[in-house]
Amino acid sequence: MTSPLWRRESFKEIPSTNTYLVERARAGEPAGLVVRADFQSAGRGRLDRKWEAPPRSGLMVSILLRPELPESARHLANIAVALAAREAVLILSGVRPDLKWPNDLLLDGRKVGGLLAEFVVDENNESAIVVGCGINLTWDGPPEVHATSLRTASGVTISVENLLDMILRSLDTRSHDLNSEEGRQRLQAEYRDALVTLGQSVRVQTGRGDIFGVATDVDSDGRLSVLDAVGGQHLVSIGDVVHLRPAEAQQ
Ligand code: BT5
Repeated sequence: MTSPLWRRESFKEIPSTNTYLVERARAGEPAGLVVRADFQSAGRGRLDRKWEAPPRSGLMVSILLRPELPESARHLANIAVALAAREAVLILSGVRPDLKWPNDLLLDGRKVGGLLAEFVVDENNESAIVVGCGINLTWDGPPEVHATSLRTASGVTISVENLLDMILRSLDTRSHDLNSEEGRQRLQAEYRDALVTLGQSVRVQTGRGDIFGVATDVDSDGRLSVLDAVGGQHLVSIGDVVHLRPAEAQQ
């Protein structure tokens, strides 16, 4: 049984569960509302990109959180949901997704899911975070993307409902952890462990050009440290990471 922390709404079709829940959050909706849709006609990724998925081919859900945490730790709301999704997938399918900085779930190096967190200040001047999560269950993603589905990667077909139940169960303690320094350190440690980006040769695409180097750490503000070939240290807050194969890294 799912804990009473969560209240659910479900749509057959909606433009975007995140857009809808951001509106509800602005109007003062309390924490714990979970909105799922079979199909999104305008599903969103970060930086105005799209999240695409045929009807019921995957989980598309948004979760409203109102954690009490410092501004610099806000990214942990996204991470709490990513870690809950990772654990839920492992329990239900036997395969464990890696996390890729900043917000992807990978199986076999391919994108199986993504997260989109949006910060909201509501009409009572209280803050909220809407975390959206898309996970491919039976569709392997847009053909031009290096993506996969849970069915392809694990051979197991999971229902949308079972996956959401398990994610919310896994999120019970993690959402609580957001509210204390000790809990946040636990999340950070679990995040580091799950983050396959660390130790890899990467190309980081930022608004100010590409950085090539080795990803060495992620700090408590969620910034990725990248050490370049001439020993320069870069701290990246916003960007996209490409994991490079060894031959590409030497170029
Ligand atoms: C993300 O953005 O990965 C965040 C995705 C969040 C989707 C959820 S679904 C429920 C909630 N409501 C919403 O409207 N959104 C959230 P980003 O890192 O920017 O990645 C977007 C890119 O992933 C696109 O530009 C495509 O290249 C790729 N992509 C799109 N659909 C995909 C899919 N089904 N599987 C794998 N990759 C996909």
